[in-house]
Amino acid sequence: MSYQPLSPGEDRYPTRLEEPTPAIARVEPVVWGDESDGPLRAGDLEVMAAKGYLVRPDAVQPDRLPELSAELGRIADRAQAGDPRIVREPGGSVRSVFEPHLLSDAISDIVGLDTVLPVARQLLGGDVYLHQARINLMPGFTGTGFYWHSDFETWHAEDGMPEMRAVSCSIALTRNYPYNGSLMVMPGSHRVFYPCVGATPRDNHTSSLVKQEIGVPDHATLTEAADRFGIEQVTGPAGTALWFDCNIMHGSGSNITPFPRSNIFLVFNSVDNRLVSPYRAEKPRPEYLAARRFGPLRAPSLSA
Ligand code: 6CS
Ligand code: FE
Repeated sequence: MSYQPLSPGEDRYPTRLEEPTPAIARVEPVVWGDESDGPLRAGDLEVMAAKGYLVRPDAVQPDRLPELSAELGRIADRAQAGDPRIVREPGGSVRSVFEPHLLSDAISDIVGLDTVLPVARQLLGGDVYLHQARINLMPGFTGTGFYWHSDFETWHAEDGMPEMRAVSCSIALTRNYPYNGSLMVMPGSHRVFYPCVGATPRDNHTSSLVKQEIGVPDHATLTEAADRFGIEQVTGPAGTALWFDCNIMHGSGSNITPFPRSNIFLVFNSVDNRLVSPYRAEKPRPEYLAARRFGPLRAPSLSA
């Protein structure tokens, strides 16, 4: 379908409905810029457009990695009880920390790297801001995964993100093996929106960040999607960046190996796709989950 800008008040992707409804074909482009707009070559842009994800080795140079890993450990150790930006596993270990770039210069420096911000700008075709930033820590033995979901489904329903013009960059700080909870994606699924059944509970984020139950497709839908698209697993050494489209179906299993898995996760949104009122939630989520400071990022500083 050819792209038409959204009309005011239009909801292209109704979700959290009472009844199952058919899948909706994506309207927006996946890649908004071209080869002349940034560091990605035409072949990279084609992979991103076709599969909905792109792996870029050496996004962070090896000499920076020990300091970044140490910083993640410090942030987790300093986590204050009651800080809503810290999400814990049921057993108590830290699972995610939101807004780490506001807690650490070493982390905020990553946003402005030549391998990061210019790529986001190229993929989204111009100025971008950070919609969400987090670190995810999946310790050995006890780390639990993330069930299958499209990020856009949540960002649309709960944050009021109007269109599919956002991209995530996940930077591995430990090696991702096939067996330590690395990400699984359904390549090509980013072109299909799967409406989900079930209204958004009040303050859903207080439980969904540990275990997402609303905004996930049912088993029949996931079976059909997996048969159609297949499943690929993303592996690679520390320092690798995984770019993935906001609507790709993805998830991860638990980590019962001794090898921890941690990453820095940055979500860029186009400044032309700024948030409105949530489409399917009573009130917007807090800004540490869904920023409403829409000023464009300018390298190397994070200030708008
Ligand atoms: O809530 C968020 O913004 C993200 N986290 C989860 C567990 N699901 C939706 C989205 O990826
Ligand atoms: Fe996700």
